[in-house]
Amino acid sequence: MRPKPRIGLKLPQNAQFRDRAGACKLIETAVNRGDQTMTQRLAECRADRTSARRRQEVPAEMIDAVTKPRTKVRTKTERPRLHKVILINDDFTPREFVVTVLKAEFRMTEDQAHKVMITAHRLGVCVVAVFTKDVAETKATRATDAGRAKGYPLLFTTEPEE
Ligand code: TYC
Repeated sequence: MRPKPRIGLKLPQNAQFRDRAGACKLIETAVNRGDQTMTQRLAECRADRTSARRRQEVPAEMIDAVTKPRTKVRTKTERPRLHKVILINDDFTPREFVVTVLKAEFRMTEDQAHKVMITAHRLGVCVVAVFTKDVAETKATRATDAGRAKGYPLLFTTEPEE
């Protein structure tokens, strides 16, 4: 097999190159192909590249300092504060009506509603349930309004849970 004919590459002595890496490669090719006049330029070009790289060198610990965020992101999500709905006793609202309202507005069974009603009747107040603020207020208002519609002083209030 005949050796491939080499295509000579001759660069002008004062050739200017746009980028250092490309320039080095081109000069190297020229030298490899026998252009002795470029030997010195190649040495200079390589020295130039090395010092350019050194100038940009950053110590490892500095890279860390730049890329790592300095503040921690808080991922904790606070639960909304719950509010109690409280049933207040009075001397006029019929027991059975109180039970009916508790069942309708707070989805209680007859048994649960009766226990809550009797607790309020005996102690003066009873916690019915806990909800987010909005839900607690809406339910307390609706339940109170149900009594008012019948002319009873039935009262449900709300307060934030400790
Ligand atoms: N005390 C009322 C009665 O004897 C019944 C009642 C119970 C009313 C609880 C309100 O929150 C209440 N008829």
